[in-house]
Amino acid sequence: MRIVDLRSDTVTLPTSAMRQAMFDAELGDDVMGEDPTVNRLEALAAARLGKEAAVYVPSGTMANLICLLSHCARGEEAIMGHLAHTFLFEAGGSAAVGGIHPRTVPNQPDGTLDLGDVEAAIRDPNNPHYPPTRLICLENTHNRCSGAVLTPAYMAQARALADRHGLRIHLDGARVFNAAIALGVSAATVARDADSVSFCLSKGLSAPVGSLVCGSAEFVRQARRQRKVLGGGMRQAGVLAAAGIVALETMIDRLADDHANARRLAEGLTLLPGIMLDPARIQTNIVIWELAPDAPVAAEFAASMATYGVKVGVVGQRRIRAVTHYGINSDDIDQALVAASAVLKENHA
Ligand code: TLP
Repeated sequence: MRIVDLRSDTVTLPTSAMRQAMFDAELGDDVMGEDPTVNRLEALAAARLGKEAAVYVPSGTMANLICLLSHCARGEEAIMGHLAHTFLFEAGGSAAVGGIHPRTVPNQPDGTLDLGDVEAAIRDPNNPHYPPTRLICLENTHNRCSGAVLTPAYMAQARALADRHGLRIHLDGARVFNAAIALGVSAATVARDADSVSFCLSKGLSAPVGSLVCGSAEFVRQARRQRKVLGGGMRQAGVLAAAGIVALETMIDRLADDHANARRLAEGLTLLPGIMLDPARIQTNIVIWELAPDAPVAAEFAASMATYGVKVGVVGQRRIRAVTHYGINSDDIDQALVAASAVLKENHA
C-alpha cells in the first residue's frame, strides 16, 4: 500500500538535484565565514527576501529564537498571536533562554492580529509596573490558521502601528514562499514591512535541513552572535546549504501545485458527513478541519486513516491537519478522500 503522508511538509525528502549539489558542494569553515556555499545561500536568501543580509541556521525554531533574542532584552515584551508557532510550539524558548515576556492577543481566523488589540496591548513605557513592549511577531503563512496568508496591505498597517510606538516587527515566514505564491507577489513584498524575517528551507521547499534569518546588515550581525550563543554555528555547513540553493532556485514555483492539491482535498472533504470545513478558506498547503460531534474524535480518526495508508496530524480533540507537499500528487489526494469517506462510513455502520 502506498503511504500518503500528510502530517507535515517537513517530511519532504531532498530531490536528486539537491543530493548531487550536496555531493559537489565547495566547502569551508562557516563560523570563520569561509564556506562559499553557505555564503552563496545567504546572499541568495537576502536578495529573495529584499533584505540586506541573511544568516543560515539549523531550524525554524532556532531562527525565531535568534530573532527574538536579537530584538528583545531580558524582561522586555513581545506581542504575538495566541496561536503563533512561536508561542505554542517552540518550547517557550524565548522565555526560557531570553527572559522575554510573551504577551498574546487573539489570532483571528485569517491569521491576523486585530491591530486594535495589538495597540491596546502595548505598554505605557513610563509606568514602572510594566515590562517594556519591544516587538510584534506575525506569522505568514499562519500554521494554526490553516495556512492563512497575511496581505501586504495588512502588513503595511502593522508597520504603521509599530512605527507610531517605536516597535519592531518579526515575521515568522517559515512558509513565506507559500504566501508569495498564493498572493502572486515576490517574497520581498511579503517581507517588506518586517524588520526581521525567518523562513524554512526544509518544509515545502524540500531541502533536508535549515532556515534563514534575514534583515538589515546590523541585525544579521547581532543574529550571528545569537546563533553562536545558542550553539548553532556550524562548520562545513555548505554540504547542507547546497540543497538550500537548489530549493530557492527550483522549488518555489511548484508550491502552486501543493496549493491546488490542498484545495481539492478540502473540496472533497467538505462533501463528507461529519467534516466541518470551508474550502474557500484554504489559501495554501495546510488544511485543518473540525470533526462533528457524531464523527470519531481526532485521535481515532487519524488512527483509522493510517490503516488506509493515509497519515494526518491531530491538532486538537476534534481537529485534524493535513499538509500537502512535494511528496504528494493528485492520486494521493484521491486516496486520502477515499480513506476519509471509508472511516466516516465505518463510524456510522
Ligand atoms: N512547524 C512544524 C512543527 O510545528 C511540527 C509543522 O509541522 O508545521 N514556524 C512555523 C510557522 C512552523 O510551522 C514551524 C514548524 C516552525 C516555525 C519551526 O520550524 P522547525 O521545525 O524547523 O524548527
